[in-house]
Amino acid sequence: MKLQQVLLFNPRAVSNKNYRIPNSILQIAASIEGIFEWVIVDGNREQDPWPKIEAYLETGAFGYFASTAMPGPQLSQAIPISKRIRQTYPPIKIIWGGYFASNQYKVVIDSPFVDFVVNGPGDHAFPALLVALEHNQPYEFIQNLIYKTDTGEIVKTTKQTLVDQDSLPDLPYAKLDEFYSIKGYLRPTHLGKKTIAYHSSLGCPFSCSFCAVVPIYNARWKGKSAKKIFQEISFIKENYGGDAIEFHDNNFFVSEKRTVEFSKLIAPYNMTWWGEGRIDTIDKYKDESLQIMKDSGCKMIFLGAESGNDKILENIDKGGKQTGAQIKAFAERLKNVGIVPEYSFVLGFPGPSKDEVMDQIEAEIDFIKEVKEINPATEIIIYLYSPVPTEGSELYKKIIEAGFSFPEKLEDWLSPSWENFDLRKNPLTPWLSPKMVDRVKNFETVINARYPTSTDAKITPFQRKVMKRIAGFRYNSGIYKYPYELKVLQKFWLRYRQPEIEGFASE
Ligand code: B12
Ligand code: SF4
Repeated sequence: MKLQQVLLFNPRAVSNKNYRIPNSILQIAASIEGIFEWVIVDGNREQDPWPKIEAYLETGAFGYFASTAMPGPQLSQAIPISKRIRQTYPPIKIIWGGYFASNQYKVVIDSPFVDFVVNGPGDHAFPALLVALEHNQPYEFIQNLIYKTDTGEIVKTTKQTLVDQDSLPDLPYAKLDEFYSIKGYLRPTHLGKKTIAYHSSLGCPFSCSFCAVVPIYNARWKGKSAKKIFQEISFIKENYGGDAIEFHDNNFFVSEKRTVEFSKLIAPYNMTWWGEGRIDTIDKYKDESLQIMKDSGCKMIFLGAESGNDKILENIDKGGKQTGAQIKAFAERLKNVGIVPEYSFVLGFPGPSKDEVMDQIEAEIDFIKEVKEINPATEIIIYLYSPVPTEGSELYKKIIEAGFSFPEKLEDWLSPSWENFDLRKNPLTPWLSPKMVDRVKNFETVINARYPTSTDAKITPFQRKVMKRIAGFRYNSGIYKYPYELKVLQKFWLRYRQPEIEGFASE
């Protein structure tokens, strides 16, 4: 009997050409390679993906539509397209996976157009589910699944322990290249002309209470070996090109040994690289290791500084080890090695009173200025705190008590206000007043002009000078209100990194 085919969908995530190799859906493709025939439709590479999807489904050969879903703009394709498939091709089974599907599973599985959610890693769950459905066998014992019973009960099966990442099948780059050229995915960024997006580990060993990784991985992490990472990157480089690497891991730097081994392997390749890590973890690295990383091409590290306040760091379960003093000292340490720290701060956590929330915002602004003083090259990324459903955590209890709630219907996530929530532009949190949001946004405008980013090679020295001078007065005096003159200059001159909109390392 010929098995039904699988249509894998990566909904559009970027509005420009800053798309990356769609690693989520590619890893899922690898899990069924050689068992099921599959095709891939990448919303980032299509004006409108529907005609292509329709053409595939019209053949009658497909039994499954599988979409990945992050919060935010991906939903604006994932939701209407899944709905349209249900209406036009009712027998097709619709399966969602990825961070949004796993974290917001109730609203997803309650919708009439998603049949299964793969909860966390799909490397085993996805092929096992398809095989069960094809052969009309029970799927109730497959781990990492969420589904609804005939009586409407939502069932979450047990979680599988993370598998050895080196044992996973290689990603099917050559086959992806038949659908969309891999060279087209290697984008110019501040790291290089052709940046490879690579994901080398799943999960994270920590459990920060504001983080969306925690409900899925429960403080578990498994990484590929340095050798395996090097092999796969060399394969891409040799076959499709590439002079820089963007590591998409939640926490690339968990193992000092792995990082150093990889750095030594990649050093002769003259590639620039970037990854995300934790200050307290990397601060334990030896000076020698930091130097090896730097010499191998590590240009910048994205680090969740989150807050300068030790009490807040403790409250958000930032491992209990990171402190304000350490954040500052580490900025200095990286300055001495020559690696740029990219610090992200989360402002606007709930507090006992409006005044205290505002005072804390002011304290964070002062702290950020101190960090800039210590290491002016530090890139600062400011987020407004957006709740994630880490049920059971103290922080989650606090936000629910403070009157916050998530949408009850999947399509409600398509409203502009929830899209802005996803993009962390407007957190919709009742404890933040418009005045507080303005204060944060205006400070962001001023600091971005006072310290024009080093990641935008297109700003001329003259433009930098003008912006710095105009912003200098506001920065020093703390008068950030109505920074219209800076907004105008930034509109024309500055392409500040906005990971919340466009990704990590923009052109
Ligand atoms: C690359 C990436 C992007 C790219 C998207 C590129 C693209 N697809 O074209 C860009 C930069 C655009 C992006 C943007 C955003 N992102 Co993003 N992104 C990532 C990142 C770093 C890697 C994703 C990836 O490729 N993973 C590799 C694969 C192998 O892992 P995986 O996705 O977990 O896949 C496994 C399982 O989840 C599952 N699975 C996944 N999909 C599917 C689908 C099916 C059908 C099945 C069965 C299983 C399955 O199986 C896979 C293999 O085991 C993740 C963090 C991370 N490390 O995963 C954040 C992440 C997903 N992003 C996140 C967010 C919030 C965003 C933004 C909404 C906001 C922001 N500030 O970053 C924006 C949205 C902006 C926009 N315009 O859409 C959050 C989601 C958090 C949450 N609340 O759920 C994450 C987790 C980062 C974080 N730690 O906060 N992002
Ligand atoms: S260290 Fe980073 S990825 Fe890990 S739980 Fe904390 S915020 Fe999330």
